[in-house]
Amino acid sequence: MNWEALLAPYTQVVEELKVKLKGMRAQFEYESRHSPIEFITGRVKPVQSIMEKAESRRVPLNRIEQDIQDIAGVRVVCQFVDDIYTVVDMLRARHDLEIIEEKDYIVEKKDSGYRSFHMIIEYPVGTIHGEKKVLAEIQIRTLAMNFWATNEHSLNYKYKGSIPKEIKTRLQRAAEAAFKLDEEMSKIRNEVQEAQRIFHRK
Ligand code: 0O2
Ligand code: 0O2
Repeated sequence: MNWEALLAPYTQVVEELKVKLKGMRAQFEYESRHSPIEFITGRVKPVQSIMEKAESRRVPLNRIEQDIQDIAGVRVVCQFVDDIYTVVDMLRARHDLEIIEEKDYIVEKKDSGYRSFHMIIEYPVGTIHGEKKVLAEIQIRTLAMNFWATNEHSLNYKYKGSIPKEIKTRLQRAAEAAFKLDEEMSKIRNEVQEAQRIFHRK
């Protein structure tokens, strides 16, 4: 398997999506408007993780590009829950990508307590052999959801996917606390934004 050749277009997609999303954020800043985007990160899934996922889902190597949808992953982190849906609407309005699937794990959280909005997109990338359409996953979440997911991800890694029951319960409670924080912040959103506008002007 020539992983380098397989992954090259995915690296390209991650970089292009980051540029475009950062461009959206910059436009809000030029117009002195609250940006729904706080920051963006991206990664190409490491080969080891791709192989593990393929194995656990019984995806044959020749089906990886179609069946593993998060080889290219971009994460958009927002301040407020409403911002997530602003970003979703902006992505829906774009003509340079096609949305294949949307998963709203905010309305319907996962059993673990995980919340985020996921989009699987098809993105045309230019290669020296012509245009190639590749799948990518965009995760959109608040800072609080990101804080929770980052910690839970570390624990999952530590416990190789079998987090002890007691810690799992604590994580579920922490997820609710994080969501409560999002709800409380939404209620004082205007206050926060006004303060940020004043701070920005200075
Ligand atoms: P900017 O303009 O501040 O967004 P890169 O290739 O360097 O653009 P890369 O390699 O994906 O991006 O970097 P990484 O480490 O994944 O982080 C992406 C961006 O997210 C970095 O900014 C980080 O500073 C930013 N970031 C990560 N965590 C947080 C956080 O908790 N809060 C805030 N506000 N930003 C965070 P850039 O891309 O270097 O520049
Ligand atoms: P990574 O790179 O380690 O993050 P499914 O069949 O629904 O279980 P699917 O179809 O791959 O899985 O998609 P899903 O669940 O919508 O999205 C998968 C990605 O979402 C994961 O990627 C995580 O990044 C994130 N995610 C989903 N559930 C959780 C969770 O309970 N906790 C945390 N921390 N993240 C979650 P990977 O494959 O784990 O890769």
